[in-house]
Amino acid sequence: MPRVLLLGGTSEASALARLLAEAQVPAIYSYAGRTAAPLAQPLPLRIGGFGGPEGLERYLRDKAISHLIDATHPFAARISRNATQAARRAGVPLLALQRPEWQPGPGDDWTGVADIDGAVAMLPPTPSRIFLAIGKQSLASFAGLPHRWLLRLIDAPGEPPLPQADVVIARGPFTEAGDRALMAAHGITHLVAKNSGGSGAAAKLAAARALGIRVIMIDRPWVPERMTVTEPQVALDWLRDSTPAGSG
Ligand code: 3Y8
Ligand code: NAP
Repeated sequence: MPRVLLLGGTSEASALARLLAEAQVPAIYSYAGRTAAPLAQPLPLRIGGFGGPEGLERYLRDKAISHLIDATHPFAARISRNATQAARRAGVPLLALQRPEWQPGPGDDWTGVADIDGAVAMLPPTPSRIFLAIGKQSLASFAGLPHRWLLRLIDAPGEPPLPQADVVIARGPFTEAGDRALMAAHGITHLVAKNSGGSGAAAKLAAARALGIRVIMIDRPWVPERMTVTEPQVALDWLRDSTPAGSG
């Protein structure tokens, strides 16, 4: 019988957690502990870092984990690098479950940038109204600019993260109608987004297209090559195929 460690924090990880629970596969769902009250899961939870790649390797050995599935977000690059190293050193098979990148379509007005600093450099010189839909970890990079900000966060910040900012506390997945109303109400001129892919954050892109708003799209950070699938069911199939027969 396999024993799976599922590195979660995305819609795909939640979908796979449901499949694993339904199939009664022994699995542990792991959150970093970024948010005050993460979504409940149908699997036993562990919350918090492992203590770097060495800590994760130790966890794999101590808990006799037979398979590691990295279903973390494409921008969670550090945990993915750690998972690659820890799995290799512990001799545990690793699979990444990750959604494909978004591609611009007809009517989209996207400008691609390499990272957060590239997004800052791409903002207009004149005061504008910018929707930063990138969470809270990168907001400091936008300090000192003459714009008015719309920020969407999961947990209320202790103090205002930026001057001239309106803060919306909301947890995705979001809807096009909701994001369109939000962006129109704030007179948004530019949207900054991460190329997360998936459906949970795509609504704002459709809303920007409908409103003719320019999108500054941040490319994904580099992560090491590893076996990757895009569908939770395919991850379950991999698990079954890579579990020796007769091992329960
Ligand atoms: C803690 C678990 C599920 C998971 C849902 C997906 C969809 C909603 C869209 C916008 C974009 C953003 C942000 C976002 C989305 C899903 C998914 C996704 C983007 C939760 C979650 C955790 C986090 C961490 C959080 C980050 C932040 C990023 C907000 C739970 C809800 C902007 C990424 O306050 C903070 O410190 C938040 C930090 C990392 C990015 C950042 O740098 O600030 N996600 N998001 C996970 C953990 O502790 O391990 O709390 O329930 C998960 C989800 N967030 O099961 O349905 O799958 O992508 N999350 C981005 O994509 O740009 C919001 O507002 O339009
Ligand atoms: P990160 O920068 O790649 O990781 C930083 C450190 O956080 C890791 O080294 C690890 O600590 C810990 N960590 C990250 N994910 C973990 C997990 N699932 N379980 C246990 N520890 C974890 O990660 P991040 O960008 O801060 O993202 C944190 C979490 O939020 C991830 O679960 C990710 O899936 C989710 N998320 C992130 C984004 C985003 O935009 N970054 C969007 C949606 C969801 P140690 O080194 O101590 O092990």
